[in-house]
Amino acid sequence: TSGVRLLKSKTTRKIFDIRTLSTYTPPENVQEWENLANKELSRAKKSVDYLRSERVTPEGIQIQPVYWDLNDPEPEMPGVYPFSRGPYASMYTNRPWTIRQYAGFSTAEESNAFYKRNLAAGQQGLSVAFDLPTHRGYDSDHERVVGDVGMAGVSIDTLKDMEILFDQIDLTEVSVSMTMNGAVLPIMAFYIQAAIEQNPDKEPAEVMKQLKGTIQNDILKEFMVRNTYIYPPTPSVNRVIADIMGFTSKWTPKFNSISISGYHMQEAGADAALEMAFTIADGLEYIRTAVEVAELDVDSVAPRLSFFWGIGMNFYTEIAKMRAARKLWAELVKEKFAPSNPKSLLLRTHCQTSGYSLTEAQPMNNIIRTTIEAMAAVQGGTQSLHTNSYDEAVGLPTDQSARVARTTQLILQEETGICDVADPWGGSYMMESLTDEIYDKAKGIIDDVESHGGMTAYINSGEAKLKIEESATKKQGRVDSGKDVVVGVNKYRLNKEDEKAEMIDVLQIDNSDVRTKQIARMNEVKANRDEIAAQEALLRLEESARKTTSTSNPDHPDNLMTLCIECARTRCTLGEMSDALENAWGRHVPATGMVQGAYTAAFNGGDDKVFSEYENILKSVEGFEQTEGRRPRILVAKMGQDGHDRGAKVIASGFADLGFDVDVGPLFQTPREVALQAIDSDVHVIGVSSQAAGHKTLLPALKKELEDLGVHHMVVVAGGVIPPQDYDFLLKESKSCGAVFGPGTRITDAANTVLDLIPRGGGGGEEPANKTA
Ligand code: MLC
Ligand code: 5AD
Repeated sequence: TSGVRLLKSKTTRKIFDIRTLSTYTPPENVQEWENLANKELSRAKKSVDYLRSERVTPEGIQIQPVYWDLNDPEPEMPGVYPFSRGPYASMYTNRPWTIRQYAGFSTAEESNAFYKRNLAAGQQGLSVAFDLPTHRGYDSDHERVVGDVGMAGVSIDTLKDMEILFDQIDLTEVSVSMTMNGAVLPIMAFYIQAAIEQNPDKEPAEVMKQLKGTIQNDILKEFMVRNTYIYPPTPSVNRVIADIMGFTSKWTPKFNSISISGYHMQEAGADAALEMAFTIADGLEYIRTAVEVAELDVDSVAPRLSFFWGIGMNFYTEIAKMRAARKLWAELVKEKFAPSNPKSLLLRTHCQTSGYSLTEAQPMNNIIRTTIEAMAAVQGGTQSLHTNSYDEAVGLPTDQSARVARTTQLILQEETGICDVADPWGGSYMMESLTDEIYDKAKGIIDDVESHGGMTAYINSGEAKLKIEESATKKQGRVDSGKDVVVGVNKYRLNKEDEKAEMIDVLQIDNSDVRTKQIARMNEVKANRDEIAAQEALLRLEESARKTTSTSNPDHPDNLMTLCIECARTRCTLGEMSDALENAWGRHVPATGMVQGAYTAAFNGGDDKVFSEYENILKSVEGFEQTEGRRPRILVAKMGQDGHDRGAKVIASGFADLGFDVDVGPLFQTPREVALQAIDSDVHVIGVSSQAAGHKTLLPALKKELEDLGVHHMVVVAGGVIPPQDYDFLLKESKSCGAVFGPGTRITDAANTVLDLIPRGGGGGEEPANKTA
């Protein structure tokens, strides 16, 4: 045999190292690791010795479950404080990460069928994507959600929908993650009540004890990015999150009460240090809420906080980020809250590969990008992983693209030997140094946030959102100026014909059909319920929401989670519960700000050709101003419940840097509201950003509103996640816009097209011909 062999001894186990031909007494950390690993492995009737003997390569080399520096008297080990090397001692040698694909679309029936197919094909845990009306607390019949029902996720209005979603899926067996933040109380209530009704022979308390999974419930990041909040920050944190933490700590002890998410910050443009720092700072804020507002013990809450990272294309950085984050979290929680349960210090995490890094052009290249990102996630030691589908940039996954994404993980787990070693990067000069550096950067940001009074205060100051937007605008500038390479987009581009040939099928959802079905089912549920019981439950919920004292104790009769379960039981709808809370707290209206100068900065010192294109646009804008008497003016608009505003913000900042007058509309507008604002501001162009599939309903609706208001000259352009299959519909059939900009469009190109489209001579001229970019 080769490698490290263990010799048994009574006191400490000595190790004979074949490489140095010497006997070696393992330091304490290593012994602690081995004890922990053996304990973890014992459930599977395995041991460290067994692993050492089992993993032999064809070359006859024994692969060790972990490696460390034999000359180090205190080597750091996985599963041992401060956990840079992993939260568990045995890591994937014992249990690989959970393959957990995020999915949901259309009706509960369709999503349920999709989940069952996926589980049968090797997926290990479920992860539910809800549609935007559900996120924002609206029932499917609400006037503000016409374009959104069933589009970006599954639509859930009532307990009945939740029961159908998990039909024939045993909720006491499968672990389920639910990405829900705004309407978190009704959704968690439907889930718990569905599980209880799935098990009529068991006591409710017994069923709840068995539920395992995760609710995202991370509202702080919604106020910075993602934007699916409903209520203002204070009740969202001090009432909703506090009561959920209290309730789950006692009644659903295996359920992770928050998935503290950096993913969306990275997607919105944050770099790795910013993502990690803000996320950890959010986590500290949640523990503070638990301890100070809800008066809960740190050890009843912290072990069930989990994390969620985005994993982009910077391979080494992402691994270093995950290693550094575990250490930073363990140290900060220890220092600030002095827990006694060691599990309170563990940073366990889910990861998702980056959607932003994927391209519409040559979509098969996305499989390669996703594989590399997935490798970073697992070499960084993730507990659970979603790999994106190659059609990400154009729409929701089809059965085929979902299979490729899932198979990517199965191949990593079962063909590569990647699972044989815990923290393979430990001890690498480069990786250890990078881990320290990103640790220091993030720590500096966290210290700054804490000195401002913690994350809630920092978010309220507007500073957090601006930092992320600035980072996003710089990134766009680096891509548009060619400094950051995206293969097939700003380098090695195919010609138009070849690009067309690579076009792929996308999942089409008929949202008016889904909406009709949802409304019919909801009305049926309402017609068959005990109306008095339902109204009483809603009233109690509203009364509790108006209270100024804490109801977070899990036994408090007015705990908001407890009251919502009663609402679910009496068949109240999601919209009714949300309204009851909104009556007490109101709806949050965010302020809109804009970054300046960050886009332009990226062009300085770059490629000459690119720089001169940029200068030409500045000149064209000046020329426009001279002939038209004012600068070209654009309203950047978001319609429907789609809160993904990275694209809108980056476009706004980029156009402003190029000399346009830019108005940024509020989120969540109806087509009529956008039309009125555009007329009011007398803009030349409306730029609609759409990331959530509502474009086929909302753009024609906008056109109709403009016409009804007597406006025929205004140019409308659209950008975002819009499949090329829909371009003809938007440009020709419905004539609802003059240009469509797909993902990967350079802002400079978009600006040129927009300038060409604006009719000259006072704005009242003829409609220009349609044009595709
Ligand atoms: C794990 N276990 C081990 C082990 N590894 N035991 C012994 N030895 C080992 N090596 C045990 C754990 O202790 C645990 O048991 C059990 O096995 C499961 O392991 P886990 O590590 O907890 O994995 P999992 O259940 O998958 O949980 C992972 C998680 C969780 C903690 C990160 O929060 C999670 O699943 N998150 C997913 C979040 C998600 O999917 N989000 C999607 C967002 S999409 P025990 O008994 O200790 O629990 C999104 C996009 C958008 O947000 O914007 O819409
Ligand atoms: N199904 C599958 N994946 C989804 N995503 C968002 N909604 C869904 C859905 N309904 C993924 C995409 C996106 C990220 C936020 O989550 O990858 O970029």
